[in-house]
Amino acid sequence: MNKSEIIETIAELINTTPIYDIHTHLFPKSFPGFALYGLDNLLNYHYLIAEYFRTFEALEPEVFFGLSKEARSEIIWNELFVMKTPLSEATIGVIDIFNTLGIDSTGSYEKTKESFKNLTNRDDYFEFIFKKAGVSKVVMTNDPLNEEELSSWNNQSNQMFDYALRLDSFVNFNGRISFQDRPYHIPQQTSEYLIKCIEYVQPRYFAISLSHEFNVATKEYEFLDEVVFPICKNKQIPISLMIGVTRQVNPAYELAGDGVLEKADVSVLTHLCARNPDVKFLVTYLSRENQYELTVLARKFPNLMPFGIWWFLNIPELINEITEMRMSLLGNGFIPQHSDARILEQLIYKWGRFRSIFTDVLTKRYLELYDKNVPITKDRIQLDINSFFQTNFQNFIS
Ligand code: FIX
Ligand code: ZN
Repeated sequence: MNKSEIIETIAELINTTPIYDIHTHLFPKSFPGFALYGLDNLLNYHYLIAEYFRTFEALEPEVFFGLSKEARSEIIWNELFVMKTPLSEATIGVIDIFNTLGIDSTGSYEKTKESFKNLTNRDDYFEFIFKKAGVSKVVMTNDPLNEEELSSWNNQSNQMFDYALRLDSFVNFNGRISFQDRPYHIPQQTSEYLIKCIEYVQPRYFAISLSHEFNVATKEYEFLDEVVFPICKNKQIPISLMIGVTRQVNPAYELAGDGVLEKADVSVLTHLCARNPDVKFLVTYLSRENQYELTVLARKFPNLMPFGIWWFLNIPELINEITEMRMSLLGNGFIPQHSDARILEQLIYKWGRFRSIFTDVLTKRYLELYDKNVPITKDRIQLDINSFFQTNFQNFIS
């Protein structure tokens, strides 16, 4: 292919190759109370709430959170989209959603809400949004200790949602939980309970988020080493480590109160990968500085797969920086992104914005190869994009 064919083909294939989204907080409609979509949920996204609290007229958090979801949504709309210009990643993301769905973003809250409602009423709304976002399937974040969520678990495979067992709540848990009316006292029977969960919903992986202080002396390490890694080994199930978050930096902000205070010590990950060669680690860090060390470490351990550009890092400037660095050090051997979507329609902007940056990064790289007389074919480009969007994850965990 010549240069313009290469440029066209990359853009076309990136926009048409479906994505397997390996980490989200989304749920299907069969999880009532957990499946979030529509305007009021979009505008109550904790990223927007944190930005609202920075406006000079913002209500006190306890007053704001005491309002109805609709009242909070109207305030967010007026403060961040009408009174102010939507300049941030999270506000521009909402505009992207409106434009993709053909919703007028210049109107009042009431008018906007009306046009959104007509859309969300369609029976195939979830399929419609997945298609608009170019996403084939997402992985949920399932909490095996959340009784309310458990009541929606079912072992019928859903063609759009896979399970992942999130273990954060096990670290501090020592209560009792019934699972299908079989009471298991945690922690003595944690392993047995987790194995029952695996057999019931076939999760793609275990997951846990960890602070930057995570090390071998922490209770998180003890739980992972004693309970989780043995199950990972004999059940062949990977574990996703999301490292570097400090929960509730500002508790008054609720979900918007988490932050990143400093980089983590990557040596504990080195220790984990070396000590557990049979365990597969999917890892992402929250500190920008840790990205470089994670990428270099992935060159040392085949059981370590870097993934995603997490949370506050998920802004165009850093998506570009991190993706370029990973490609230079790992070729196509990494999982470039996850959406972390909490509300269904966010799949549209989280992936839309990533796809456009990824197109630039990949095009630059292929044109460089073209100049070096490396033959570029459409099949080869498709193979590479498939690996970034689907098969690196499937092959790594299989
Ligand atoms: O730990 C996590 O899964 C984080 O992604 C969430 O806690 C966080 O609220 C989020 O959604 C960030 O994008
Ligand atoms: Zn998340």
